[in-house]
Amino acid sequence: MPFQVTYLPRHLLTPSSLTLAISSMRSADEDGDGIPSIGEYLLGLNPLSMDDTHHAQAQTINGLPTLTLSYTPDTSAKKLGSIEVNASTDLETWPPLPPHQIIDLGDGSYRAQLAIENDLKFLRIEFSLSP
Ligand SMILES: [Ca+2]
Repeated sequence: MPFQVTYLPRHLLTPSSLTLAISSMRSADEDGDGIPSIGEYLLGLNPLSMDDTHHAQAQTINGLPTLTLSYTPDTSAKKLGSIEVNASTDLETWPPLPPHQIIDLGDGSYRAQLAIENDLKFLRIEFSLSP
């Protein structure tokens, strides 16, 4: 649903209330697919239509069990924000995935890949707008 303001008293428009409102809109997930609105924008998705293509998958690559996560940045939106893939083993800390583990597939798409080995590992995408 598009953001709409029908009436907002002037005394409620403070810098902190506007910052909070903008932050809430960026992190909103109208379609409930786990991708926030800012991510829908940077991936060129419809924020009102659930997307099920951006989930990590287990594959065997070069004989190793590997967790992969593929994504295609929207070329017109990527200059306005950034997409970063992070990895975790404990769901508490999420350092960026090293660049050599993000494969440029040559068609505008990327595949993040992380050898699973014996540890539990997780991938996620973080989105941010350029200042
Ligand atoms: Ca969404």
